[in-house]
Amino acid sequence: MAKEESVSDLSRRKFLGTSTMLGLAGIGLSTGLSACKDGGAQAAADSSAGAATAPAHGAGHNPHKLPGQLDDYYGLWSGGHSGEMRVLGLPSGREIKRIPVFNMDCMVGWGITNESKAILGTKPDGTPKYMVGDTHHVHASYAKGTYDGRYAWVNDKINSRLARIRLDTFECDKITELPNVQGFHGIFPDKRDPVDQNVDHTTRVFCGSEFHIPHPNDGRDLESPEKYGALFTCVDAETMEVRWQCKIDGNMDLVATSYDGKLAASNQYNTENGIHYEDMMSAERDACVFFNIARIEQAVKDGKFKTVGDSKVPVVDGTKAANADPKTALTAYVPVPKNPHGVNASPDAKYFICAGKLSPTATVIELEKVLAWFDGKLDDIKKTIAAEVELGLGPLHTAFDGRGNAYTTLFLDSQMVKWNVAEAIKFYGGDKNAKYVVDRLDVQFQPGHTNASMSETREADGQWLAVGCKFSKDRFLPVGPLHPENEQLVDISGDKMIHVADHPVYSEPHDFIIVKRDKIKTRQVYNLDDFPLALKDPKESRVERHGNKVTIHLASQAPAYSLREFKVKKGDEVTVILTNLDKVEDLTHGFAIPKYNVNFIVNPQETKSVTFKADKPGIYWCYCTHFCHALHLEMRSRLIVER
Ligand code: RUQ
Ligand code: CUA
Ligand code: CA
Repeated sequence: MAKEESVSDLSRRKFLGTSTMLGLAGIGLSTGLSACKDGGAQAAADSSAGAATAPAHGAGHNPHKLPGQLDDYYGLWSGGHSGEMRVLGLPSGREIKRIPVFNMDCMVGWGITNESKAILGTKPDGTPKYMVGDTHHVHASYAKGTYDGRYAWVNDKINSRLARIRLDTFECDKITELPNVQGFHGIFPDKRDPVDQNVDHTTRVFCGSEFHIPHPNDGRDLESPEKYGALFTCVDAETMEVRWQCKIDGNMDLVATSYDGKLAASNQYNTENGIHYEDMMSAERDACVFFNIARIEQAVKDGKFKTVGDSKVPVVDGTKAANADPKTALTAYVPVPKNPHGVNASPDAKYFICAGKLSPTATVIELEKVLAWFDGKLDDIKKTIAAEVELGLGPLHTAFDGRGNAYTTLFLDSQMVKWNVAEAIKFYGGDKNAKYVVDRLDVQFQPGHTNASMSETREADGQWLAVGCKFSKDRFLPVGPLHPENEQLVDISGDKMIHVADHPVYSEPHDFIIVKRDKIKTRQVYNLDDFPLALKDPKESRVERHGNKVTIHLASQAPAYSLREFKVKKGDEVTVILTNLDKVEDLTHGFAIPKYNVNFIVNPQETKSVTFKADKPGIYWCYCTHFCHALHLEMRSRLIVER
């Protein structure tokens, strides 16, 4: 698309009315096919001219890696309502790992082993408390304004849980369920301690919730939506305990944090507190709400909080009415156009960018001015807005290249727009010659999230941009009614964006971060000392009985288990504790028991356990499911259940 056309063309479509937006939203959200007719019309034409005009790799950096060549970045991807997280190598786009988080996974035994169940949480009968999850946003821990490779976090929107992934093992080690909220959507770790400014690394994770519910949600106030509320939640990054919550007016969506640790922000699309979408679209402006973290923590210390129902978590009052005086306010509400989506902090630490979604604009909010407002030095909160400029239809999320440019997804236009923040501020300030739109690129199709390499750190390096397209339509071989989504890779190292690759992805990733590979140091084997149940020596293998509880202490060493057979009686509650005594990196064994729903793996120097009721007499060949050795097929043991 010619870039000259863009700005004037936009003016014609300036601030579409609610009904038009509704139509567009309908087009956007109903079917993939019609979705592509709007923004994607030219794009579709482009793509059918197609493969031939597809960007030659010579035109951008080659994303391909030769066999055996490692990638330059880790891509940490959410998996949407698959409930998992994924790890891609970039720029190649090769999928390296899937990390089960809120889902069951019989490859590793997530949701099957006692250890994973303890993390997931169980019902009194020992089954997982929840079976479903919906991961949207992945963010990683910071030190000195950049990733420190300790942790990543991901949210579960369905059951309002926050999960932590250790980045030395790429495994989930803790899950916390947030009380008193529904529709937990945006997350962001703080980038340094908001209270003790000497602590220059992540200490807390902030969580926004989209849906209003009664407090407590125990059957009261069912038909009184005006009594529903939404809470912003702070979770301790180390203990993963919920520290406090803050009640606000309106709802929350995405979350971003400032580089000085002092502020967290969330875009609000439902300041109307509407129940139906028409109500949620009725106001001309919604808001971006800012949380003054140090003040909130002081209020908690001073005992200025309530609790909700059975929850012990302190809840402070961040509503407008309670925070009219800026000098004591816990929250600040910056008005932004209609139903914004996405808020992102620029790597120069100066601005928050809130995208318009139903307005074709992005709003640039200046961090220093927000702090000035909290200090009582700014008479009008609207003065925190450094720019509000038109970008195109359906702006959602923004990434940065570290050279002053922002890249925003335009969902309805099926486009990426590259724009210069400083020029946008000039333009908004009255300099109509300022050309802030630098480039436009059609994408296939309807992008939601985007992110650039190291974008949300002080080390944004402006190399690669990934675009999470919600529809792939005709880009891949058809596989029935459900199409994959299309993660597109764009070279942003030059002035123009160059689209270099498409990758089909299984539904449905939302957000992702792209982390330089040297930020992450993984371990090669586990440490038996970390497992209290570990069997240190195969000679200790044994069957222990206490009443009808039987414990099998078992080891694996390729190509055999340490017990050739183990006998139990019908009705016994059996726990198998399996330690993998192999020490070689990647020498993983599996353990499956037919008819008993048991299957899991143990990595080198790791211990895991399962518990089941031996309710079916007979012979059950426990076998190794993970290819480990030339005699892998022979790696078996007999479970004998006597009647
Ligand atoms: S959302 S398409 Cu779940 Cu991050 Cu914006
Ligand atoms: Cu052990 Cu396969
Ligand atoms: Ca609204």
